[in-house]
Order: sequence, then structure tokens, then C-alpha cells
Amino acid sequence: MLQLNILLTGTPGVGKATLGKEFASRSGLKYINVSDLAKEGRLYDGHDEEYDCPILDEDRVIDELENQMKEGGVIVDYHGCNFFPERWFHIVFVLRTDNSILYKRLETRGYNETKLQHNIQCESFQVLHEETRASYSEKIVCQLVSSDPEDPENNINQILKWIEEWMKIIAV
Ligand code: DAT
Repeated sequence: MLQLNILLTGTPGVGKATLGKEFASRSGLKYINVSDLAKEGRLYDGHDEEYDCPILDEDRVIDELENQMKEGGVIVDYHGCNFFPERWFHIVFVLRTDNSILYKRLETRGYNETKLQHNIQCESFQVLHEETRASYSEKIVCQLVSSDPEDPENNINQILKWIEEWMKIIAV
């Protein structure tokens, strides 16, 4: 089994779960959606009224994941990245989506107007891309586009190619 850990990040709605679940089923990596993990374990520290969402208890999330990350073979999905220990990840993929497409996806999700505009601005200003660049070595940060239906398949092939290269390097 692959021992590497991958972080999939990006604005909500860019397609992290779609890509992460499919990639996990093909690669044997374990897919972990941090929002689902937090929901199951009630890993919260209050409620954000403006954006109508629970506030993640980041320390408890890290405690919860630490052992699995040490073992390796995990693909983590979350719309944030600066609180994870840098040592956890071998590669970080930031998914990006065309803003007009993202708007429709988030509208379908029923986001309120404040939350919708906030996320659209995050994507426009490349907030997650900047956050990954500030938190991880630029050598391990890659951007992938996920706007069109054929993109997940192309992205899976790109990630598989990256893993092939990584395995050659560690075999030396
Ligand atoms: P995220 O996990 O980043 O919040 P998601 O994987 O749940 O996003 O995707 C949001 C919605 O968009 C979902 O209905 C699936 C769809 N979707 C994801 N990637 C897509 C793509 N490349 N082309 C078309 N639809 C896509």
C-alpha cells in the first residue's frame, strides 16, 4: 500500500470530494473528509453566525488524525490547510474552478448569499492557493483545474503520474 499522504484543498465546491473519493478507490489510499470527520466527532468550537457554519476545533482535528497520518496512505480533503502540520503531507493539490461554474455549484448547494459571495471571492482572490504557498514548500504544491466533467479523470492521471515520479525518487 502507498505510504504517502496527499492534501486536497480548495474553495468549497471546487470538486475535492469528487476527485478525492474516486482517486482513493483507485489508489487504495484512505479518503478522509475533514468536515465529515468533524461532524461525526463534534470537533467544533462554537458556531459562526455570519456564515452559518460550525467553527472547527483545529487542535482536536489534529489529535484525531495524528496516528493515521503517521501510518501514511491517506488523502485528506479540506477547504483550509494552514493548521495541519507541514510534515504530514508529501504533496498538496489545490483545486481551482472557473468562478461562474463554481457560483452555480454553490447555489445548487443552497448556500446563503453571504456564504456564496464569500466563497466566490475566495476563489477569485486565490485565497487557498496563497494559503498553501504560505504553509508548504512550493515544490510540493500543485494546482489542478476542476471545471468540466472530464477534469476529474485528467486530474487523477496527473496525480498518478506524480506518484510514479515520487516512487522513483524514494527507490533511489
Ligand atoms: P468540494 O468537495 O470541493 O466541496 P464536490 O466534489 O462536492 O466539491 O463538488 C461540488 C459539486 O460539483 C458536486 O455536485 C459535483 C460537482 N463537480 C465536481 N467536480 C466537477 C467537475 N470537474 N465537473 C462537473 N461537476 C463537478
